[in-house]
Amino acid sequence: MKLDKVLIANRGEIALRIQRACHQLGIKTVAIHSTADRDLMHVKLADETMCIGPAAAKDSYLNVPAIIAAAEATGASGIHPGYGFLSENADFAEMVENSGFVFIGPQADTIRLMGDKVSAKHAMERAGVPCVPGSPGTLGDSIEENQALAARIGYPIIVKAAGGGGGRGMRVVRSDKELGEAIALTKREADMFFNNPAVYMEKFLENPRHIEFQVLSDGQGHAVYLGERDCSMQRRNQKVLEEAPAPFISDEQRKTIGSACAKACVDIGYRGAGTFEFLFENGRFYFIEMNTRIQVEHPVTEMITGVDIVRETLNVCAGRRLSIKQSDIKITGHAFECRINAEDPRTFMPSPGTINRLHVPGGPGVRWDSHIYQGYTVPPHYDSLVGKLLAHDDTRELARQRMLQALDEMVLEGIKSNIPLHRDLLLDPNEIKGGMSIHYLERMLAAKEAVEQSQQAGEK
Ligand code: MV4
Repeated sequence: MKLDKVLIANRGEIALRIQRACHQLGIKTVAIHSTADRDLMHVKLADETMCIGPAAAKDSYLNVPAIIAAAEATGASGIHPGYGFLSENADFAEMVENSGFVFIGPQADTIRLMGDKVSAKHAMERAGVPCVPGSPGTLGDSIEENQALAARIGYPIIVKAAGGGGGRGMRVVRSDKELGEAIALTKREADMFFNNPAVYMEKFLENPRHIEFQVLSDGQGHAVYLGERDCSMQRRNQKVLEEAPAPFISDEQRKTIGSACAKACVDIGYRGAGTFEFLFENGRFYFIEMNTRIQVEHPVTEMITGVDIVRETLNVCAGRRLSIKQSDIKITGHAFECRINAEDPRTFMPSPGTINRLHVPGGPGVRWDSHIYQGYTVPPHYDSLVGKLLAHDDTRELARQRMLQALDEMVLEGIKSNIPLHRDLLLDPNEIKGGMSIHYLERMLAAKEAVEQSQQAGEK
């Protein structure tokens, strides 16, 4: 079908990223926005714009009838959901397609299959993707049966909501005597948060890394993997610094896991860009979840592969075959991404406000994906990401040094930002080595806090 006008159902840097890809393909864009977002960069540059509601996301970027009405009124042929908001909402994808528009992403049934973490794991097991050992399905009410399951898996175990993901609705259990209560509590939370009380059980991995594989698939029997990213540097389930490739992963492991992910995409008829999330511990990969959307950190993969993931996604969702084969994909060098947030670098409190001075770094191997400009006011209603700074070079060490230089060149005034945190992190001896676990950053911050506390005590 002809994709000649795309409505971008998102805001901020990703809306601008999607718009750039559309314009490069000769696709017209419709920027929908809230009343708080009239001054967004992509709104200024869009072919058409429409205000669809007040600042609160539930009344604008999550307002399904308003978005469908805007697509109808502007004659859009497709809707791109970006990340967050409605991007992994199967009912929205279904409504979009039933209204005659192309959903730039997988079919609603695929989103539903992957949105249920138990059915997602089943699909991956069938395709030969290695998974975390766990219960064969959702948990019943029999304490004896659940204890028998836990005994088979071996403590510690983690109870997770089948409808969850991204960190909410999970509970670690270390002995039989806590198990019944933990399952009951997690079920109640799962029902509240996700409208689905189903929970399942997995072996709890104490110190894993978070490594994810990027795939592209056309839903017509062709899929490729674009290598992996290490996203272990996180705080409270918010990624802070990402890199590709993941340190200390062999070419052979990359090929084994990547091929299994690409095969899984073919098996389920996956369409668009997707990410397979793994925990990596003691040299082994364990699948936990699949994300059925474009991700914030996709540019580190673009930098090491040269593939424009957003453009390829638009092409396959317009019904074209994937333009690249696995043998076309070569990984070159190393890339880091710093998520630049409008927040206090110590307390992590959001810091919205007007940017009164801005200078962005440049030079070879430096990329800045952002919607902000001098004079722009960061609104308080949405997440605090104001830009993504990327550095690419031949080796990890050169890329790290290039990133430090870029952070030094950056001038961002009027709001607080986490640039000082990135500088500290990239100078940390363990980060320099690479390959730290998902708990490292939180432990590093706690240790820094403790030093500052004791210094303050000494001064008194
Ligand atoms: C786990 C785990 C350890 N063992 N599953 C948290 C977010 C959700 N996507 C999955 N999560 C985890 N699942 C097992 N079997 C540890 C986490 C986890 C985590 C995972 C990835 C990135 C950051 C994390 C922070 C805390 C816990």
